[in-house]
Amino acid sequence: MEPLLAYRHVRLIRRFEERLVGLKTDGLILGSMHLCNGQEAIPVGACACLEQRDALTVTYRGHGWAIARGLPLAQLFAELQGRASELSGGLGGSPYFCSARHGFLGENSIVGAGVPIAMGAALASYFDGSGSVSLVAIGDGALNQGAVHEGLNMAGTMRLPLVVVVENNVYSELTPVRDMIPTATLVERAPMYGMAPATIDGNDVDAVESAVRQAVERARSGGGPSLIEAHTERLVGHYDLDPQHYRPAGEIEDAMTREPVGRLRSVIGDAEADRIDDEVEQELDAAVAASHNVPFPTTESVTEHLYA
Ligand SMILES: Cc1ncc(C[n+]2csc(CCOP(=O)(O)OP(=O)(O)O)c2C)c(N)n1
Repeated sequence: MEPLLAYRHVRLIRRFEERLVGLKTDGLILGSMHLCNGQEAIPVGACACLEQRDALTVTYRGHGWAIARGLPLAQLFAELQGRASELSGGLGGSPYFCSARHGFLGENSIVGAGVPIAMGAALASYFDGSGSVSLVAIGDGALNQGAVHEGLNMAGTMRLPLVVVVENNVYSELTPVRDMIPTATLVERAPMYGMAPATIDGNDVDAVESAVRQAVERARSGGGPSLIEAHTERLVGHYDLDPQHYRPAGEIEDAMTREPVGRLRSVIGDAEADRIDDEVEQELDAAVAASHNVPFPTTESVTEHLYA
């Protein structure tokens, strides 16, 4: 991806989430949030490979994916404030962004639950011959979920058009990945599922884009599913109130030398980066202001979408 564009996208996601911290302090956002601060290059590189007809399913750490998929910023801010947005009507909030119009099957707060959903979208494509690809992002911890195993096994057996991107940010909540799996890597499970493996630097937009493009082309041409292990680091806690006592001293400072925003800034230079920063702030100002015009849901609507 052209570096100025890549910088713009990762910077927009970073600043979008930093704004949320301020909105929460002002009492406009309630509840906890799982931020993708540090992981922005993965959604930016991956979404560049998707077409409108493709399906995307992600985790509760999905703000970056929603932005990279093109969901409107004002609607995202509104949803976060519990306003009746065009997304989940204010009933989902931070971990349940969803927009069928954008082929965004949604975030999901249940660890690993995105895989069977994404596998279902891939199965639909297999039967209807639409040529659409289903991409799902999961965390490293999610790879140990039973439903994930079942979804990957079925996708591999039926050679479904599924691309699984594992955002390996070292931790599953507070537990390091090395304490959770008996193998040296996550990706070495891929051949057992009949999936094509790839390991990439998830902080490098180009590396992400290149690996995902290959996987998407493979899936679209009937070559079957892929499993991509993207190495990254979160620069913040598991959720926004996490005191991070489990992290060794100096770990975040070290990770700061590899994170995507600074990395791309050094490629494009401070002058261009500052200019883009200003544009991003203006875009976010306008989106926050517009979000305040979105009404709150009514009490009458509270039981809509409930089935029992
Ligand atoms: C089925 C299920 N089990 C447990 C939890 C509690 N939980 C929330 S996040 C999380 C850790 C997931 O780690 P990982 O998949 O690596 O994703 P990350 O948070 O690092 O992005 C756990 C265990 C949950 N939400 N769903």
